[in-house]
Amino acid sequence: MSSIIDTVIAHHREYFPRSTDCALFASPGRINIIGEHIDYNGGNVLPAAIDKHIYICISRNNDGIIRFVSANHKETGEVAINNLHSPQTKAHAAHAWWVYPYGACVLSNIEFDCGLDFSFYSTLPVGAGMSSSASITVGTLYALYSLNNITIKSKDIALQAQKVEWDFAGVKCGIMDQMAIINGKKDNAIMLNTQTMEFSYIPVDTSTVRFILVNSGVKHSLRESAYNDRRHECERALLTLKKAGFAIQNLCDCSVDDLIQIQNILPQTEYKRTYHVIYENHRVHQFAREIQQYNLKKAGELLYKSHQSLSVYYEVSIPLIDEMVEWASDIDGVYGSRLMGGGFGGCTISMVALYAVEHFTRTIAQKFKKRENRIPQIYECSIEDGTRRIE
Ligand code: GAF
Repeated sequence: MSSIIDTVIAHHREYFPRSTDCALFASPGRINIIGEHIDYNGGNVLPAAIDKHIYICISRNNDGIIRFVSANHKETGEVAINNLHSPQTKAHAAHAWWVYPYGACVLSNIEFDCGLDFSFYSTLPVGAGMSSSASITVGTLYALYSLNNITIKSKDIALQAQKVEWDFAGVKCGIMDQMAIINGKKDNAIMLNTQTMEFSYIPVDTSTVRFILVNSGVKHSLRESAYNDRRHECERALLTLKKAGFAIQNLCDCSVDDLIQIQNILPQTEYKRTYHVIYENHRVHQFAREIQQYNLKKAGELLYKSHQSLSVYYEVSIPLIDEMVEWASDIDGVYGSRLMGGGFGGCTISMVALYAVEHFTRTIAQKFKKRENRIPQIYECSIEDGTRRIE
């Protein structure tokens, strides 16, 4: 840990040589084991915070300016405190990487009495579906409250971070990523009810099973993807079902048995989305039961089913990812595999027996190289604590 701390502080000093004291925070990325595209439909999801982080270093300045620099982006951002809330500043930030920490500064509603220099250093890949945007936003909010000695519930940080995505980046995301990142706990997945925001921890035995991400390298950007379209399709389906007499608040209030009736009510596209949503929610509960009883094989089968549904019914997969899941299913020691996150690229997540990790990694890399003529990034993830101050 100390070497990464030294690196991050050195990076901060390089940009801000006048800085004296700096506070350092680590905000993780997340995996989602199962429960995809149901966190905006009132479903249950099972994410976990991981060992890839965005490090946030902050020092005060006397210039009345908030600055954002990143080791991963050339462009830097700066905003005078007096202009923080101006529509022009918001419009200027809208397409920059620093829109997230900027949005966090605005929505925190903190009255800044001096300028701040922020530097970010990431070991979390951007655009791979591991929630780098939620990580930087949650991390910035957490840091701001911590530095100003403000006590705030983790749920409220998550909701504010979600609002940054909605209002500043234009992505109508759910609440899963933010809740996973702020509430992460070592060696535990989070069983989150996205309707009530209540959650419980489910231990994951990492001495027998590992979660491995393989990055398709196809840029996943929620801002440019059809993510918002899928959300609208679900909203339309919900409205139609309510009009037809269903006493529901969310699509996930429907049960698998309701689908027979639903098929006669919804147009085909809305029906397909609803079919995925209802079954995926059902699978999350099944998965949680199986994993807690160490039925890894049965749990893994649910991951394959989830993928099938994301590909056929929710239509958020791409041919390369479908193939990656198929390759995984042929490898001995792989319990399950599926597309993870918003879709249209990004990573697959595979649940692999500890003894098979090396074989899995080698085999997938070979098959990927043959198809794509490049080596994929592969990440073996451990499950870690959520956003925290480290110095
Ligand atoms: C993205 C979103 F940000 C989440 O809220 C969630 O909807 C996910 O895609 C799909 O499950 O990560």
